[in-house]
Amino acid sequence: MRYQAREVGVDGRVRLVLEGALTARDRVGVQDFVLLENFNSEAAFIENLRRRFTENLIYTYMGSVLVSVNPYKDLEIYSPQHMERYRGVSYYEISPHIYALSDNTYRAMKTSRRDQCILISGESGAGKTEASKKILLYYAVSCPAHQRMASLRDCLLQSTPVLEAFGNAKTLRNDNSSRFGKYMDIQFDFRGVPVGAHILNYLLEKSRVVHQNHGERNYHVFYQLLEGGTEEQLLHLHLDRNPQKYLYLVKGNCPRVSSMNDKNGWKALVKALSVIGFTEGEELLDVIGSVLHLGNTQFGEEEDGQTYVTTEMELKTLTQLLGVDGAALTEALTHKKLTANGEEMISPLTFEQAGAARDALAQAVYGRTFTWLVEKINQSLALQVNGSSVIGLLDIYGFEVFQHNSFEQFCINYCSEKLQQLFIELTLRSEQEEYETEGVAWEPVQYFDNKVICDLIEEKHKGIISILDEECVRPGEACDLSFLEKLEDTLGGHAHFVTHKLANGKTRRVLGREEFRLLHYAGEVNYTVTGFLDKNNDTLYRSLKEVMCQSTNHIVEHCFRRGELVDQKRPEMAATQFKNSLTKLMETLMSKEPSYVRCIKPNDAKQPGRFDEVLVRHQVKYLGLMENLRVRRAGFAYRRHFEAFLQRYKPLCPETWPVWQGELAEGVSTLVQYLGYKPEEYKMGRYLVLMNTLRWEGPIIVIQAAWRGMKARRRARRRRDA
Ligand code: AD9
Ligand code: MG
Repeated sequence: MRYQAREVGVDGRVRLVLEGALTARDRVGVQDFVLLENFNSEAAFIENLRRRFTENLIYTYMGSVLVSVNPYKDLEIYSPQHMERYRGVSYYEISPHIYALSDNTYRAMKTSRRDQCILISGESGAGKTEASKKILLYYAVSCPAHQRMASLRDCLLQSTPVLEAFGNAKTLRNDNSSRFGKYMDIQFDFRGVPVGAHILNYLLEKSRVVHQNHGERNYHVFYQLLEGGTEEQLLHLHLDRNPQKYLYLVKGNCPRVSSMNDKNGWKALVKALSVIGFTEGEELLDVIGSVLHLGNTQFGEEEDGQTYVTTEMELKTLTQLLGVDGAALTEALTHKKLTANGEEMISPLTFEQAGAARDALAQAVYGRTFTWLVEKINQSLALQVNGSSVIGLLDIYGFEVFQHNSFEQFCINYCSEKLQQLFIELTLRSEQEEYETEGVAWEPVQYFDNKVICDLIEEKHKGIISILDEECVRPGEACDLSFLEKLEDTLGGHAHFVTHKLANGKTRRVLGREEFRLLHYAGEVNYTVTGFLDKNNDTLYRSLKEVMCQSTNHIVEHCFRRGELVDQKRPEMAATQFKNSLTKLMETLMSKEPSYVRCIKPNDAKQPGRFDEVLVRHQVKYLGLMENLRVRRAGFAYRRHFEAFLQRYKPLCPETWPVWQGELAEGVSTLVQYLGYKPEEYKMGRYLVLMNTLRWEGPIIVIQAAWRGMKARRRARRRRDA
């Protein structure tokens, strides 16, 4: 087959010349994996990625999927001029780019009037958040603006620094790791003008507020405030600039991160809050400060076992900042209320229980404030005129493995499984099933279906989440270890579940007695069950809630509603809530036309220029990229119903224009033959016409170019006539 290997770089220069110019192609690889001659070879695939990475060509297509490798350095390819270059240009006419994908999705939404979504996936640190920011920037800057809504654009862009300050933190995998999931719908009117947006947030990792592993940090906002806040602000909050003074900031022993400038981060946050129109700035500061003071609130134990607060000054500041009664807060931090036989009883907390209650309060205050922030941002982005279609943007935490993995990693990696499942469903399974439905001859491509792992986690009654929930409500002796035992009893022998117990009664040395291992699609992870029950229960003593409900700080008051105290029904537990929100998310995404960005992390050292082949190969494998390529290579990726296809393209052929009288399928055949399609380039199904988009100048490009040419001619004619 003859491929044209010319590639116009984002700088406008031609980088690849014609076929035969093998030296050029050898150097920078091919810009679309479907053009790889040895498309079955994983080694050729990785070599292509490596060559392009070395040349700073971080993007490569695989049909309509964009594969992106994190360069770990700033590249000069995201300027407004670059945006301009990609606007309205066909996918294959210019070097692959995140802007090309953004533009293509936008045009698909405008022409088909179908809602779109862009799914960004990849492991922690692979570049998902950076990709989502570039896409948002593209829409905010390059879409036509609504005169009445100039501020929408600014609010869209400024939502990022706010959410990152409060929802991102340094982990061992990523200095700016998203510790929450984000799905954003951008709404457009019928002309393609952005008219509103809405963000959904998913499970924030609250435990980070009170504890960080070695080498990790708490949320950025704490360090930003200490570094960038004014003297007056810090004086008012009774805070010292030194993060080492705050127990919630010292656990990871990592107050500074070389790649982060906390002072600038604070400036950006303050600016963003003012653009978005926050009027509760001072109260927000009080909440952030109160969390740090809570962390420094310590307890002592009397001889009779009574617990008391030893840090009176901290407590005084804390009550001021939270706007609550000091005596009531002290009481609620050291006692709990119990109701037995309709009577209320007060029972003292032990030293450990008081510490846990304090930490639970800090997590609740921070977590609920985060949700409140998202609500506030949503108010600033709310639809002001009628929207017509939507582009959804998903940037969620990536698969992660640490030395110690807990409930949080379990949720994050479960989410990653669900996304992979969606990708498989949409690109491998349904695409292949369609050939069967349409009666088109097809040699199926085999792939690993991770549904088995999703079921293991989420199946009713038998899945890990169900078992965890059951254990959380079991009266009596339920604890993290009894949960593990139940898992062993129910799931022992499952191909993707392992504990230290072997079937023959012996033990497996590599796993501890409080661990279980899941064989995820992306690799093995050992989870320590310690804390699973508490984190899933996610409860806060009623007496603490009562105190918070009376706060004079509007944010705190908004976050702790009185209704919560009277509601007798037990709220869903954390993992089930997460599972249900993910199920809803999957439904939302399934109802839209998807585009994909598959992000790859080139090395674990977060360094530019390093391409670790073993690491990349592992990702290529588990992301299912080779299988995806095989389906693409062999397949007919462009599909349209006869009617829609004929309706759109009939002006191109005199025999079908203006009205086609015969059968729809016959009309489509006439049209494609008139356009010079070869029989191997398209297939007629039962209801669909399927086209091969494999070749550089594939049929779809021809037809789209012809369509654009015709529209341009019509426009010129109208201008002449006028
Ligand atoms: V996590 O699942 O939230 O932990 P992400 O979101 O996949 O992860 P992120 O986008 O935060 O990773 O990228 C990690 C870091 O890589 C960034 O902070 C940048 O320093 C770097 N990066 C990623 N993509 C690019 C890029 N296109 N250009 C330059 C990049 N640097
Ligand atoms: Mg991220």
